[in-house]
Amino acid sequence: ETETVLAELQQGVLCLTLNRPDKLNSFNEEMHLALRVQIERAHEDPAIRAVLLTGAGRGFCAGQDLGDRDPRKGGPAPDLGHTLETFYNPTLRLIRSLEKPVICAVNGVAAGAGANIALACDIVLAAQSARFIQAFSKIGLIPDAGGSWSLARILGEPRAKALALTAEPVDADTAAAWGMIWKALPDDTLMDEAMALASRLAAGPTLGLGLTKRLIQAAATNTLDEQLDMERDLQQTAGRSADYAEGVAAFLDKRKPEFKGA
Ligand code: T3D
Repeated sequence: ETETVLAELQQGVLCLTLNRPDKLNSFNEEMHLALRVQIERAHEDPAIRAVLLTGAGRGFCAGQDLGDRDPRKGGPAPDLGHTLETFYNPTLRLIRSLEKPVICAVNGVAAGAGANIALACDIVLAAQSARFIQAFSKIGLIPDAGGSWSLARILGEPRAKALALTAEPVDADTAAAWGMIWKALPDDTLMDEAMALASRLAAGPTLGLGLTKRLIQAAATNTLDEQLDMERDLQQTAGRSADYAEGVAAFLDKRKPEFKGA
C-alpha cells in the first residue's frame, strides 16, 4: 500500500512528502498520523537537524479530505472540535515546538489547513505557480490549523479578515510581497533551492538555531523586558555550546566552521 507520507533522511534533513496526490494531498486520518510520527521522530533523533516538508504531485495540500466528511453518508454531524484536537492541533504544536528548522516547499496549491500548516513552518518557499487559499469560508468553517492566529499576526486584521472571509487565492509572489512566506521561486528551481537551504541549516549550529526559533516565537506574547531576560538566558546557554566555540575559532582561523549541532 502507498505510504501517505514519504520520509527520507538526507544529510541531516528529514524530507517529508505528503503523498496523496490524487486528492491534492488532503488529510485523512492515516496521513495525519504518519506526519505526526515523522515530526515526533525529528524531535527525538539528533541525527535530524532540519525538516523539509513538501507535497507530491501538483498540489501541496488541500486541507481536510472532504470525502471523509460527506454528510450524504448519513450519521450525526462530525465533531470537528474533536478532530482538530485529535489530529490537527498536535501536529501544529509539534512543528512549532521542534527546536530545529522546519522548511516548507509549497509546490502547488495550499488550501484550508494545508495553507495554515505551511504558514506554521519556519521558512516557507513557494513555487510561483502555487496559491494559498483560506478555503474554509467556502464550506461554512472557520480558519483552523493556527491560521486565525498566524494570518492575523503576519498580515494584520485587514488582510487576514479579507482572505478568511472571501477565500480568495493569494499567489506566491503576492504571499512573498506580503511577508506571508520567505520567497517565491520558479517552479523548476523550488525543490533544489529548498533542499540547499535545508541542508545548509542542517549543517548549522542546531542548538543555537533551535533557541533562536524559541525566542522569536516567544516574542508574540512577551513584553520587551521578558524578551530581554529570555535573550540573556538563552544566550548563556548558546554561549556554553561546543558550536559557539567552534564558530568563534573558525572565524579567527579564517576557515569554515564544522558545527556538530550541540
Ligand atoms: O474536518 C475537520 O476535521 C475540520 C478541519 C478542517 C480543515 C480544512 O482544511 S477545511 C478545508 C478543506 N479544504 C477545502 O475546502 C479545499 C477543497 N479543494 C478545493 O477547493 C480545490 O480542490 C483546490 C482549490 C484546492 C484546487 O482546485 P483545482 O481546480 O486545482 O483541483 P480540483 O480539480 O478541485 O482537485 C483535484 C482533485 O483533488 C479532485 O479529485 P478528482 O475530481 O480529480 O477525482 C478533487 O476532488 C480532489 N480534492 C481536492 N481537494 C480535496 C479533494 N478531495 C478531497 N478533499 C479535498 N480537500
